[in-house]
Amino acid sequence: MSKQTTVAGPEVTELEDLARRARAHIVRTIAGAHGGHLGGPLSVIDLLIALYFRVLNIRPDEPDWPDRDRCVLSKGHSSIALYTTLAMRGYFPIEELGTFDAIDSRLQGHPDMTATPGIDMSSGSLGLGFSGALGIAMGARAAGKDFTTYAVLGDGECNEGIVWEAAHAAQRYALDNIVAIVDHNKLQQFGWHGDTLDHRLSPYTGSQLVDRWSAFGWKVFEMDGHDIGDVLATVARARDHVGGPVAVISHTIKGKGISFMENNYQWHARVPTAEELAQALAELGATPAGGRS
Ligand SMILES: Cc1ncc(C[n+]2csc(CCOP(=O)(O)OP(=O)(O)O)c2C)c(N)n1
Repeated sequence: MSKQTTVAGPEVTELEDLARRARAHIVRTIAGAHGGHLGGPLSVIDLLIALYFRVLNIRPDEPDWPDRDRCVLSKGHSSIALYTTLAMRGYFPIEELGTFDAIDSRLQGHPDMTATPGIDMSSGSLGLGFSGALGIAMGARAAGKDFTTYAVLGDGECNEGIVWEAAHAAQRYALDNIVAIVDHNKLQQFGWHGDTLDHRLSPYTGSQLVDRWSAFGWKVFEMDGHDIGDVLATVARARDHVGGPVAVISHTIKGKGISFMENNYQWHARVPTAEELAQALAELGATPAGGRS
C-alpha cells in the first residue's frame, strides 16, 4: 500500500497562528453557548489544526470524497475544537460556530456524522469512535483503498475497555492504515484525587500509556502535542510505518494557552464568566467580537 507525503499548506508559524485564532473561537463559542467543554479542546487544537491544514488528504468542498483520509475525534466531547478547525478549513461558515449546542444546530455538543460536513464518525460515548475508526480502516483494506484513518483519543478515554478490544483487533489484522493519537493531557473529567481533593492524578503515569499500547502490539511514538513541527514530523512517521498499527502519545496540557485554565481539571467543562472570557481573549491577543481572530 502506498503512503502519501504531507500535503502542501501553511508553514509552521502560520499553523501556530491558526491555532491561536482557533483557541479564541473556542473560548468565545463556549462562553456564548453557556455550555460545553474547554480543557480538552484546548489541549487538542494544535494537533487538529496540523492534521486538517497539513496532513489529511481532504477536499473541504467535497466532504464525502470517497478517497479522503478519515479523522475520527473519538474524544467527542472536544467537538468545539473539531468544529472550529472544520470551519476555519472551509467546511462551513465560521459564523455557524455561534449556533453551537442550540437545539436546531448541526453543531451539537458531540459530533454527528449525519448532520455536519467533515465529520467522519459520530462520537461522544468514550471509546466508541475508536472502534468506528477501526471499522473504517478494515473496510478500506477490504476495498483496496489507500487512505489513512486517524483516530484521536483522550487519555482518560483509554480507561474504556472497548478501546483495547479495537487495539487488539488492529494488531491481529496488522492494520497499517490506522494511526491512533492519544491526547495525553494527564487529566480527565474528575479522575482520582491525590493528596488533596483539588489535586487530580493523571489517568496513566510515567510510561504506562506507552507500555500498554506496546503490549497490545502497536508501534508507539511520542511527541509534544503543542509543538506543531514535532506533530507534523511524528504523524508523518506514524502514517508511513508499515506492517502494523501505530499509536502516537501526544504530550499536552489540559487548558493549554490560557494561564488560569492550564492543568486545572475544573476547566474540563466550565463556562467562563465575562471577566474570565476577557482575560482569556487578552492572553490570546483577541477580542470578544472577533477582532484580530
Ligand atoms: C462512556 C462514557 N462515559 C463517561 C462519559 C463522560 N465523560 C465525558 S468526557 C470524560 C472524561 C474524559 O477524559 P479524557 O479522555 O482524558 O478527555 P480530555 O481530558 O481530553 O477532555 C467523561 C468521563 C462519556 N462521554 N462516555
